[in-house]
Amino acid sequence: MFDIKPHAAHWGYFEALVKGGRLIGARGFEQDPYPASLLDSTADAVHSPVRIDQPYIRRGWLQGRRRGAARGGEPFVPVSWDRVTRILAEETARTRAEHGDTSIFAGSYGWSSAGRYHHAKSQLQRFLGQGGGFTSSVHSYSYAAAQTLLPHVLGTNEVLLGRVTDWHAIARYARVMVCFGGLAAKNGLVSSGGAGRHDCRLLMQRAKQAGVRFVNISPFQGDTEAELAAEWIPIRPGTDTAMMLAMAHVLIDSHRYDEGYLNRCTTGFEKLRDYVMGDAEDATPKTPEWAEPITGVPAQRIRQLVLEMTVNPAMLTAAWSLQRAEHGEQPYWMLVALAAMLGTIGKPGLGVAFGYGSINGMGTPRRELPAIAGPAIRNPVGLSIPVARITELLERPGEVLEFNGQQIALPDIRLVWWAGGNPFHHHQDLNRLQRAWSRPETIVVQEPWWTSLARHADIVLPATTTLERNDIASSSRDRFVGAMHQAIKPLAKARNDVDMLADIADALGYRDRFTEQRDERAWLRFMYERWRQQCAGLGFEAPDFDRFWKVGHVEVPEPPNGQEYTQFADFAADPDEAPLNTPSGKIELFSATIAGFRYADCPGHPVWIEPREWLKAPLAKAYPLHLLTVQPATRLHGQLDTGRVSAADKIDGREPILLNPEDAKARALEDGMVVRVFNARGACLAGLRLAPGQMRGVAAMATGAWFNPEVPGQPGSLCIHGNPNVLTADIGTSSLGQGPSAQSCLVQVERWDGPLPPISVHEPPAFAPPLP
Ligand SMILES: Nc1nc2c(c(=O)[nH]1)N[C@H]1C(S)=C(S)[C@@H](COP(=O)(O)OP(=O)(O)OC[C@H]3O[C@@H](n4cnc5c(=O)[nH]c(N)nc54)[C@H](O)[C@@H]3O)O[C@H]1N2
Ligand SMILES: Nc1nc2c(c(=O)[nH]1)N[C@H]1C(S)=C(S)[C@@H](COP(=O)(O)OP(=O)(O)OC[C@H]3O[C@@H](n4cnc5c(=O)[nH]c(N)nc54)[C@H](O)[C@@H]3O)O[C@H]1N2
Ligand SMILES: [Mo]
Repeated sequence: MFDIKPHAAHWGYFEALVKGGRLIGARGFEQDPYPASLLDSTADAVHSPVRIDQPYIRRGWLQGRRRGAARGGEPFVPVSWDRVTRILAEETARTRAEHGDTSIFAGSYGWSSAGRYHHAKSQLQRFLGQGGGFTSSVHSYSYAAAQTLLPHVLGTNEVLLGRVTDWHAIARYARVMVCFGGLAAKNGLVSSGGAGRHDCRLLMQRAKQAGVRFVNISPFQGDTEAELAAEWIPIRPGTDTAMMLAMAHVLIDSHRYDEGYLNRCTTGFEKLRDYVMGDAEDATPKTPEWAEPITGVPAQRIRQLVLEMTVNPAMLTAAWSLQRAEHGEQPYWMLVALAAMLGTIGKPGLGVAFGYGSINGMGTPRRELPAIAGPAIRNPVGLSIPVARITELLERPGEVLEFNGQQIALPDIRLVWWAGGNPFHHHQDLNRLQRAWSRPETIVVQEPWWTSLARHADIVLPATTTLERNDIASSSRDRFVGAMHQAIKPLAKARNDVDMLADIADALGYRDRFTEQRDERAWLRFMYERWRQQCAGLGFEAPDFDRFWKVGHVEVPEPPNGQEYTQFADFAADPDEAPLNTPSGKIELFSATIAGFRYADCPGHPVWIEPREWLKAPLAKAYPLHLLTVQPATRLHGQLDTGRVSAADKIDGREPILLNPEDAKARALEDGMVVRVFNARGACLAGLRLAPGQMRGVAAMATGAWFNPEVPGQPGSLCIHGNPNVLTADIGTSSLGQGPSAQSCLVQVERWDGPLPPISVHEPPAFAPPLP
């Protein structure tokens, strides 16, 4: 009938069903209680009509139109692998010789695929690192602001990335879990590096059954599943810090905070207290009555909730989305401060941690073991930008960027090379990016699909998908390791990223250094056996490689019953014996280091600073809706957008926009209509979906519908498909974190009576015959 091969993706482990050389389906892993619906799109994506069949070069690039070219609108000329390999070797060598190694940008941010050996970005960076180096990027779009802030405050990022206090501990000890931004179950569909079991939903249900009450503080009621029966407190987007400050005010005013804990475990409380109580420069007490008109949350509700938290043991959490906003550092710092005032950080099952509802595996009980690592990357150049400042990098060569106390001199980028990520998906203000994108001389992209990024490249290299090669899936957040067996032959002329790079390295004289003289199978065996040895040292005996490969996975057993994990427990038990990795060894509610940077947009303790775009901003007169651009339930970012699950959710082929029925009525809009969403930065079409659970004044669109400008190559053109990043603001969260601020975005919505142009981005782009 059909062949069955074990395989894995970020959206889960599965069995690939193969017939006649084609992938015909994907069946969820037998141990997975909630296999992701996204599996249904896997085969559509692999055999999609927008697979790139062979190498291509933009015609204008071949004709010498390079710096200043309007990319995205010109046809592509087919070229052979031999020719493109030679051109890339020459182009890399020439760029290095004429402009230096820093003129090559290969931060190449993105999720790539789950396999750790064929991880496209890692292989690209290894290749360019060995060739002399490149300008890179640091941190993640997911949580860049927090990644910069939290080491100053808690001395670690573990509270953000995991291993965090686990659900067993929460179920046993917490009685209320207060969730800013909810615990959106859709986000648990994925985990970077693959999810063996999707168990986040199950673990939340168990906590509920054990008696934990959930509170969802969010503009969207649907941010917790109905089965959790959470209380919903609607809040204006971007204002959580104000609510938290008011909660702190109540604690101080009623003397209900844990003074002993603050003395023992924190530093700088007095400064924060003065600010909260109105004794600081701004002379404004941050009372619940002060917070009510900002947040839209009744003062009485704020008061009751925080007083409940002094009686019922509380776990506090916030979604990662809160810090992908202007001043996104502030709600995170203030939530840590609140937990410290309650004296709970490090107490069994209590305290604070981030992202329990942001990805599968946060809080899943597991043993402390490493994930399988791919080949090591070395970059001799050592220059990195904060990841979300890509447009500025291209716009402002020679200028200086403030970042976490450093001044980064921006290099002059001549060559951009991307593999396994998609800035035309992930970056904000795509029209601005598109203008800046004209500045490099050459843009190289390795991709399996004609994504919007591939369409805006000069040199396009067709990559295989994971189904066309062997690999190993592994995630630091998962108990499983997965064998990814090759299921089908490479389609058309697609090649593995590592093989195309090895050939270019060969032309440049360093193939053996790049491959380390191992082939695919030798690498997988090497990576696996190295991991097996590390595990043995930590008391876990994994099977040998051959056995693992045959069985298809390894499961690391759960910790024995009763062994729940609480983060910061050692510290809370004895802060002198087990100090934090901060300058004071304690939780820094005031940071002298941050204060020393003298950033007006991120002073030495948590504060409320109005963002430029929120519902009470002057700009809201013109653009009265706050647009949240959330993670898609039907895709992984831009991946799988061509699949049936994503297609079934669209309205007339356009990405849905969720609006409160009253907001729709006020604009004479009806469910299912196509609308135009716009602001001064751009505009897109979307399909209207009425959502009573969406707070008034707040709209939501998922990211990931492929950017489809009506006129390709023309910045500012209407996106006819519904990519919300034509609307979002490209500003750093602050001079400290310089993270992305996608959630700070005001828009207006109106009906669209114009024609409905067909979606062209799901078809291949225009081609031109080879040049004479
Ligand atoms: N407005 C707004 N924007 C956002 C966000 C938001 O909340 N709002 N969220 C941000 C966040 S948190 C993130 S993480 C980013 C995600 O941004 P990205 O990670 O850049 O998005 P993906 O679509 O997953 O891009 C991965 C690309 O790798 C390609 N790929 C997959 N496998 C392979 C392979 O084997 N080889 C090669 N060469 N390529 C491969 C895929 O086809 C895909 O195009 O988006 C960010 N953007
Ligand atoms: N299915 C699926 N799951 C995914 C992904 C995917 O592409 N598809 N992407 C993964 C990635 S890369 C990441 S980083 C995580 C991101 O995980 P999150 O950042 O947690 O995800 P979001 O969906 O952006 O936001 C969660 C909720 O926060 C609420 N929210 C937004 N702004 C505010 C605010 O100002 N205040 C409050 N209180 N609430 C707010 C929104 O209503 C939204 O539904 O998701 C991961 N999970
Ligand atoms: Mo992310």
